[in-house]
Order: sequence, then C-alpha cells, then structure tokens
Amino acid sequence: MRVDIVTIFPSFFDVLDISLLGKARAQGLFDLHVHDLRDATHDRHRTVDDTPYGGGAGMVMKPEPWGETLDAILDEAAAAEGGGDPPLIVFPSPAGEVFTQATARRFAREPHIVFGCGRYEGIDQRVFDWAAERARVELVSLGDYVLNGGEVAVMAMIEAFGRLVPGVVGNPESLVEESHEQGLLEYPSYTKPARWRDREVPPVLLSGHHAKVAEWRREQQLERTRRVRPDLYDAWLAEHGEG
Ligand code: 6SD
Repeated sequence: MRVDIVTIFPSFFDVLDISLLGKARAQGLFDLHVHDLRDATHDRHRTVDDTPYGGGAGMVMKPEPWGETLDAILDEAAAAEGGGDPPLIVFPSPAGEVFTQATARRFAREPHIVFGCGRYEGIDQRVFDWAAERARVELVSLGDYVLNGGEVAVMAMIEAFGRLVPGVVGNPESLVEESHEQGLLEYPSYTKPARWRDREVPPVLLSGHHAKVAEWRREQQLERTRRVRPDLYDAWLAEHGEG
C-alpha cells in the first residue's frame, strides 16, 4: 500500500522508520512518501498561511501550496495507476467523522491514501472542494478534542490501519482477539510469575482447561465492557443478544 503525507513538519514522521511499520517499509509492504508543504511555496519566507477573510483570530492555510502539492501527487498516481481509482484523500479534522477500528479496517484495504495535515486555524475550504472533484475526500476526527494540527491524528491512524495491512503484524491471530475487533474490550492478560507481590494469577488460567479459559475470558470481556464502555456493550448486546 502507498501512503503520502503532506505536512509543514515532515520530520515528525521520522519515527515511522522504526518499529513494525519500519520493517514493513523495508520489505516494500508499506510505501511511505512525506511531502513538505513549504516545498510548494515560491516566496523567500516559504509562506503557507495568511489572515482569514471576514476577520477573526489566527491564520488560515493558503490554497496554492496545497493545490500544487496535491496536483503533483494525484498526477503521479494517475500515471502510475493508469485509469484506476484515484487515491483516498484524508484530512484530519475535529469536524470529521470519528475514526474507529472499522475505519482502520477500511483504510487498510485502500491501495493509496493521501493525508493532508492542517495547522493554524485550518485549510482554505476551497482546497477540500477542489480535491473532492478529483478524488474521494474524507474529513476524519481522532475524537472529540482539539489538537494543534493533523500530524498526531495521522500518526495514530497510520498505526491503527498499518498493522492491519496483510504481512505487517507477525501473528494475524493476535489481531482477532484484541480490543474493539469484536466490538468488546480485551480480557486481562497475565504472565509469569504465578504469584507476584501477594497477587495470584486467576487459577482458571493455570488449569490447562481450554474451554474454561475461553469462557472466563469472554466473561471478563463482557464485564469490563459493560462497566467501562456501556455504549459498546449496548451495541454488542443489540447484535449478539443476551445469550
Ligand atoms: C488545523 C487541525 C487538524 C487541527 C484535530 C483533529 C481532531 N480529532 N482533533 N483536532 C485537528 C486536525 C485539529 O489542523
């Protein structure tokens, strides 16, 4: 899969060289291209922002550098992907739809995603309107809180969907059991020693009885989810029923 990121802080994404995704990149499973928005400016100060029309606090990202950068990415994609679908363009925004594990699964199936990281008070609206005429555009929110820019949101999204791209995570079974994959939170995990600071591992986990272990873990998942995330619990019950 190919991912392009447009940002005024390209070095922010240097950490993607390490960890699981770094390995996937080295193996060619994950083709990452980070673009400095300022490379598409043509003034001495490499200006990417200006004052808002209509007045108000803060600055707005100018449309021209965005247009030039996205044109170059989309033109190259059209040439390479020859007649295929244009990439999905994602702009992190507190005004977008909330990113969930379902979004991560959907993004992991996309052959090419372009992320646009806003800063300041955001990007001139015409960039979104224009981009939507050339490609599929989605505004996506990491959650109901305000960040200073899109970079942290893009990093979180890449980490969430990157590990779902086939071949990126070592053991695919580990993906099925974790929080949110089945609409429930994870069961608690334990490792050796069996007794630590007067605390015992739940005896059922030492019993070797696989069916009982599975039953205990499912109970723990349901109880935890009901207590911490009643919204998820109600949705799970509606789909799976009381039994
Ligand atoms: C100015 C941005 C881009 C500012 C954001 C996204 C979420 N969930 N909270 N805040 C955000 C994204 C804020 O550019």
